[in-house]
Amino acid sequence: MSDCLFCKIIAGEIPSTKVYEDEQVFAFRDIHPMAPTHVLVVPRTHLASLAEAGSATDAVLAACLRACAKIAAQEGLTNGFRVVSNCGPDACQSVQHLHFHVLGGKQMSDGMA
Ligand code: DGP
Repeated sequence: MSDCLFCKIIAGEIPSTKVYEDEQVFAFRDIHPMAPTHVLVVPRTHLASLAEAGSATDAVLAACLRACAKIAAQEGLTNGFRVVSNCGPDACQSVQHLHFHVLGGKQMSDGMA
């Protein structure tokens, strides 16, 4: 999508700090980190959010989750990590390209919402 921020980051049109990439996935550091490690995992194919998962291939969805685990290991998050995907206005999704936040490196609160 030509007007999508994360599509532009994937294409290298907007700079980012890359952490991981493979055929299906691109991952980079969040510009406003909420934890010592805060990485965004995004599929290369544009999907607005997890609500559109039915339109994505199993391979793409699986690659996103595998990438989260690989990044957590790469970042040394041996004591645990959290994966979040905000979906829609109630969840405060601000970028309309499916992404998974990988957060870790500190003790997080036990509140989910
Ligand atoms: P969400 O609120 O779940 O849609 O998360 C979007 C995240 O994207 C938010 O944590 C900030 C991050 N973000 C927004 N613009 C940029 C950018 O230009 N570069 C990077 N690296 N992250 C961005």
